[in-house]
Amino acid sequence: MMNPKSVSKTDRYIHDDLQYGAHNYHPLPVVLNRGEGIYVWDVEGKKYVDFLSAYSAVNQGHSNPTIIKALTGQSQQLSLTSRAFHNDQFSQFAKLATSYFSFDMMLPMNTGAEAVETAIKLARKWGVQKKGISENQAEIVVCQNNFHGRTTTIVSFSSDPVSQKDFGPFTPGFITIPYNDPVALEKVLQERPNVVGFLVEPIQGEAGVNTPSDDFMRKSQELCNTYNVLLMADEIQTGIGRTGSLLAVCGDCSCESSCMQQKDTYARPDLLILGKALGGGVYPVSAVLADRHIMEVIQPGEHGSTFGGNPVASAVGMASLKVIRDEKLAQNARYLGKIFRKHLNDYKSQSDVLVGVRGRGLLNAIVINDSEDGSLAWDICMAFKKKGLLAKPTHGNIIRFAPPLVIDEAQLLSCVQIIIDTLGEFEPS
Ligand code: IF1
Repeated sequence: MMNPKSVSKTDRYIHDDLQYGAHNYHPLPVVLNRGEGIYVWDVEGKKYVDFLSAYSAVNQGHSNPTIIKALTGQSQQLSLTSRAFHNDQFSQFAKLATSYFSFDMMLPMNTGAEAVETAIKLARKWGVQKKGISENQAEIVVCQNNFHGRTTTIVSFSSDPVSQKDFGPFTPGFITIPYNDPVALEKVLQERPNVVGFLVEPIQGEAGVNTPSDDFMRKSQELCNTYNVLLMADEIQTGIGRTGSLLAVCGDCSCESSCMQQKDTYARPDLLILGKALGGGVYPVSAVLADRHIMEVIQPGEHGSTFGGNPVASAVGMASLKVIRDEKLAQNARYLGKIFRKHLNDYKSQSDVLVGVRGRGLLNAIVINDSEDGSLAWDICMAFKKKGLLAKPTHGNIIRFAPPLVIDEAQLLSCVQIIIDTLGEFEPS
């Protein structure tokens, strides 16, 4: 038993979390109870800059006023109808999102994993109905070190043993190739006529912000076109401004409208999978976007969700997209990302601890000079926390940096200073 007088509030909350909550995460020992913009506060009143943004779900900043207004306003008006009836918000959300991303139609869900599942079902049905393959024969190509969610089908094609172990039996029909390898993609498409889709992250988040060659997505699109296979882009983490353009598949194109200009680094997926920041960090909102000739393969009764496209989700989704455009957050991410990586690369050239800097826009990671099962990155994150910056290691020696996109240049530079000062404390003397 803990003596309630001798322990901090933080310790008591963590004690109850460990006692009553399932242990499916290993959080940093901080208990938060308030957020605003780029900042969060813990229960002791200490203020931090949030350099994780709930894994890129809080691109628009904590409690963004425009998004909160949509959330509270709509929840007082009408919160849930199911799709058994029309509501006046979903239609407007679908209209806005399809013009925003230049697709014909949108299918709404709630979580990222559900949107990925939706894309898988769409691709399989499209394969049977439009490509003419036999039932139960559809194959989907995926990449090594992918992360697409936690459902049983999605973990079936994970290459991370921790995500997969003991959760079988697994769903068949997935073929794994190396990431960033168009030659391997072409080979598998040549050899396997039952492939219906290529499911890919334009930058692999969980794999440690693994950024491919600039033309990888474009080449993937060309191969998918050649072999009549759907390019399925999982932009759940990379999309909606995070990587310095509206979508990571927009590549070098910095306009705010998914403009479809065919620049060298641009690709247009057949299925665009969105989540996280589509809900502005306040509500689970996910979706798959596609053109009519693909989306029409799913007919009434064949797929759905009680909460997908509900009025609150739709109002929040519209506000979340408007904020990205009105506050020019993709441009901000592009501009500040370059400054961030430049400062860290300068530091790296004289550091023994920092051995890698990578990323695009404000989705970045640093590699710490330690083994994957080492504890140095964890200790560094604990030191960041002491100095008022929250970040979390991934894969042992990689630290991900993804602040809310509302961060300004002065704030970013002061965070760079915290990061460099902290790393300095870990340099061998
Ligand atoms: C966890 C990572 C981030 C995603 C991509 C689908 C989903 C995710 C590209 C599923 C989710 C999350 C989930 C969270 C940790 C996190 C994560 F480290 F695992 F990879 F962001 F970097 N596609 N990513 O990144 O979306 O169903 O969760 O809404 O599971 O621990 P979801």
